[in-house]
Amino acid sequence: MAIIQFPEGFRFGTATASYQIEGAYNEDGRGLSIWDTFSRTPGMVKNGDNGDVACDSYHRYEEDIALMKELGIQSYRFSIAWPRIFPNGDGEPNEAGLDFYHRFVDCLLANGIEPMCTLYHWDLPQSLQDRGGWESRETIDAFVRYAELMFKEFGGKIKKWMTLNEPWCSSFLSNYLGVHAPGKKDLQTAVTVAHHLLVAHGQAVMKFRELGADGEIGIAPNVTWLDPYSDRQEDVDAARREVGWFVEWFFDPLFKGEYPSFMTDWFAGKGATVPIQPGDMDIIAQKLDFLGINYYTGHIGRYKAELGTFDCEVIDAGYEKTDIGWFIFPEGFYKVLVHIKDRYGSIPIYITENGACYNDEPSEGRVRDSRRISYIKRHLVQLHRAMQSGVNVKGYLTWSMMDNFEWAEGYTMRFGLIHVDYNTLVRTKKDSYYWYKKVATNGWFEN
Ligand code: GCO
Repeated sequence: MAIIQFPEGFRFGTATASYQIEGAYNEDGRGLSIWDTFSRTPGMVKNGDNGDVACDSYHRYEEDIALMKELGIQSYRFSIAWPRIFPNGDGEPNEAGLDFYHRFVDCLLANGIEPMCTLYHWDLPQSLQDRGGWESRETIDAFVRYAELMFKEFGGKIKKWMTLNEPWCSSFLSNYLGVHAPGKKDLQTAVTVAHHLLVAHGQAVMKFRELGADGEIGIAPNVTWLDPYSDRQEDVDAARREVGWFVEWFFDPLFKGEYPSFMTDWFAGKGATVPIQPGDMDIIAQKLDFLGINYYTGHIGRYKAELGTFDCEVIDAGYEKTDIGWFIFPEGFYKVLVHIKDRYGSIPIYITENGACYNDEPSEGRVRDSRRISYIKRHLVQLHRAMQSGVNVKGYLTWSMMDNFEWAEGYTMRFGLIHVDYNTLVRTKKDSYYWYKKVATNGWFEN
């Protein structure tokens, strides 16, 4: 048994996102988002599920915050639903939407929990999508107006901001792989969207500085790690590109003000180029106060030409999988964090998401999710190891506070520390909740 001790001031928390938990999709003037549309498109979400009700957190946030307080967490990451604030994406703000987030943030603060706010966790107002969505630079302007209003409204209350959640997902997964809203399948579209998201991020950071806002701002990209299957050059290159697609494609512009040439050359070979306008790269490369990192999985990758643009085949090396089918690779967490430090320097990092899908159900009032405890433990051990290697980590937020709408998987995949019964909306604390409570309260655990 070893004691894994986190330093004084290290913050533990949990994370969620608006569309996944709030419900109340048509209340108090909320407009529709691309996820309302997508989830109503037959075949896009398992069982035809949608976020109309979700966990009903819009109405039950006091109960949820009481559960957070009891959990002993210091920080809670949530996202604001843009269509509650600007039902049409732009135009006049909706007072009732603003009121809701004021009540919600006030309640967090009254309970001693620090709000960490994501501005964009994928619920783009449908009205903006109808005008071209992230393919159009108009959406960048709308995003910056929305961000500015949020900084002004919540200045002094919210001190940690993330512009974007997982831009890889809202560009490539949504516009090249077609798995998330708006469900397109075109590489050039995805590359354009990724670039516009980064420009929107940069402009929002500039606005934050210009306003002299009190607090810190960052971004929360998702990363992965692949070890090459062999030292054959094709395997090494394919694994390198797969990591580059998640990490360098976004991080090089953010930290170096340029796209990585090993990736731009690759995309150019597939007919896709980045629509860079003069000044864009300087806008993107704004200094950040912190970097959010989301990590779930990694694996071994082998070159396979037949796969096409992304020619890295996932090899089953016998790693365990979570119930969503993702390999458990805690060592990859360590490796990607060290890679990021080596390539981009020692920026303060918050792990803004890490967690596991296990679909254990309650029995006799208990949810015995020991596999989730083991997953989190193993990742915290690797995180601690990365910190010993000089990675500057300030906090860890597990995904998720409670089971919720898991995008294209609907309600079939559960990531929460708290079980939600989607018929009754009853919350049940899982074994992992009680375990995490000790970690969050003590700042250490026994391994
Ligand atoms: C994300 C996601 C979460 C998912 C989680 C599990 O940021 O990836 O935002 O919304 O639910 O990652 O897939």
